[in-house]
Amino acid sequence: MTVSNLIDGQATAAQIRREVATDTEAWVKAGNRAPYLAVVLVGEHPASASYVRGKAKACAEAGIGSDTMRFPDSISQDELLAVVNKLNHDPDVDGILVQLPLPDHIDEKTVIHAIDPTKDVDGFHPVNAGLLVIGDPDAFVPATPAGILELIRRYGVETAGATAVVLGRSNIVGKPMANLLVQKGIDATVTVCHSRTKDLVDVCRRADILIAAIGRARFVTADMVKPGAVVIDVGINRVDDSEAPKGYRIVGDVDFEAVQPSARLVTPVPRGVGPMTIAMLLKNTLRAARRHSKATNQS
Ligand code: L34
Repeated sequence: MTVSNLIDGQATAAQIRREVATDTEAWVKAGNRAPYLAVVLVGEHPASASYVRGKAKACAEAGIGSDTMRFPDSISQDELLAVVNKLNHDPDVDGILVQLPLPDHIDEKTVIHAIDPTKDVDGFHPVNAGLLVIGDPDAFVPATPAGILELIRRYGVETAGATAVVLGRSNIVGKPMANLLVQKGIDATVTVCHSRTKDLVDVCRRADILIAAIGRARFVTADMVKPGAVVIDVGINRVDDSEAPKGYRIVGDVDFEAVQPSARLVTPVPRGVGPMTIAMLLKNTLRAARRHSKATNQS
């Protein structure tokens, strides 16, 4: 057996996807219709197209219905809002996901706010963001931070009392990650770092759990990591590589080769956090279906 300090996000995601498939099968056998996710993709962003394909395939394999609605870059904000509104009112739709980023002429905030919070399986709507902060179990938790927490748990990492440092304060990763880690029952002591943080190296070096989500290739170097720390790399950065078949390579926010030897556990990029984002989306979609069925039966 090879001993490794690698966190295998791909394998863990596959395991979760099998679990969701089993739960979905039981749900349908009990007489419910299959969960259904509507995915909205605007424009030709190559990475977005690839992530959305991954989501559709994962849904199909788990027994979750899904449809990807594709629109040209030229769609107006009002047209997109009309699409969202229609999905909000469609009783056969459990989850709605509008893949980001959107073209510049569309205000992402306006579109996210238009999604019915009970169908917001991305957890980006302010109602869900607020529920997460309060610690309400009804919150849809954004898939990337939820996936990171799942990796941390399944690899037996102690969070209670641990010093966690989150690099990056985005609404879709950094902030929800910090809010999750500080929840009762998880009980980490959390610091969020950003471009104005003083003594960044020293702050990072105190972390038992270091989560890098800043979107800068190989930003986290060996001197920023305490020996024995758990390092989670959320970054997906394209760097030019004339030897790679596509002319570029994907690297994370962590200088993996430099950090890996002294870390207790570390996620690779690719096959680390990325696949977990897709697996947790399926979990959220099944949850949305259960909630809708309950709401319908009560009314
Ligand atoms: N609305 N927009 C919305 N929801 C999301 O949850 C996302 N995100 C992020 C971008 N925009 C979004 C994703 O789906 C990032 N993201 C995502 C999903 C899947 C993967 C990466 C990011 C993934 O599967 N990554 C693989 C392959 C990486 C590659 O080769 O490009 C990995 O192994 O990391």
